[in-house]
Amino acid sequence: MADIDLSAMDRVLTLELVRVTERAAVAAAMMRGRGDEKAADQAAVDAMRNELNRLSIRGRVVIGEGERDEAPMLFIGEEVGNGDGPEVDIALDPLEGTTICAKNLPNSLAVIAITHRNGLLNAPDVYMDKLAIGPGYPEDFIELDMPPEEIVRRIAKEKDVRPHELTACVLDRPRHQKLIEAVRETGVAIRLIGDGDVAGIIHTTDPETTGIDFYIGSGGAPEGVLAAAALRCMGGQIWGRLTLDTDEKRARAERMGISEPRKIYSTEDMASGDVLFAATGVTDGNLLQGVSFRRGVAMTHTIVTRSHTGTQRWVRAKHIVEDKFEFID
Ligand code: VTB
Repeated sequence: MADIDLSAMDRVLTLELVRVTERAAVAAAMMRGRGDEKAADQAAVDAMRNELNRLSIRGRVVIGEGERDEAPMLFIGEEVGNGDGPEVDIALDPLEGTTICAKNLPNSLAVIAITHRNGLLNAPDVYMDKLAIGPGYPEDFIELDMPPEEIVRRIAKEKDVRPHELTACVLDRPRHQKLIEAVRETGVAIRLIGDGDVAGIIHTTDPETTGIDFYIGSGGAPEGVLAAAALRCMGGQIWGRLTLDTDEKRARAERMGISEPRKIYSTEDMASGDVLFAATGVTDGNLLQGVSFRRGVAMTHTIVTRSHTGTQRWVRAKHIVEDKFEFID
């Protein structure tokens, strides 16, 4: 039912989404490399919200900047869009990788995903154990709880390569010390990233370009939902389990409708139905180039995709900055 609604609007909306992430990315990029995470994030949030409110949707933010009391804009539950059009649920991160943007390091993104009402997991802002792989593998041929050596053995077998020809992406955190040792023990190389595991997971969809075969480790749960939405469109599988290790977190999750605290969510559990996904590079990255500014022009690089067709559009756009964006002096 909801699918019908969405397919009626998707062709237009898919392209409209590009504007939303472009605008957020340009705003964030203006604050790139200035060491000010908050300012970069705020700029991206303002820009994304403005653009989102011009879309013909009755949107509800499911994955956003945080709970209402901690995020004044794009908070969970905020209604967005111009109030016309279909009812949709939205997962967004106007600046995924605020620290990498502030330091001007690779792979910060502006991202958004849209699907029908109740199509996204209402994930609390806790950690999530994640395992993700790109397209071309059998369904469920690996499991979140398998020892790393078994995961590696199965991926290597499916890919017909040896473990040392594979690369895993892992967030560089002390909590991953044992995991990193176990993965390295198998011969697999690790790309350690400082932040930005949405990009890290998206990178598994094109190992030839990015050099990443799979993603493993614990990161933010909201980022897990965004990554699942991306994989629904670009191919691949993700498994995730919330880390609900305190009574407070379990109670918070329960309030958000999560009744099975140890459940392992599949890609489809986190993002179902016809999903639309867009990401624009803020800083240069392995799949998307960042925003570049030159003589009053901003160039952006965006991928916009839709799960129903699997079409990927790579949009390179040239914006005349004076007309559209305010430059900071
Ligand atoms: C990751 C990363 C994000 O949060 O999800 C991470 O992708 C997890 O939290 O960019 P910790 O930093 O506490 O490990 C971010 O770094 C920020 O949202």
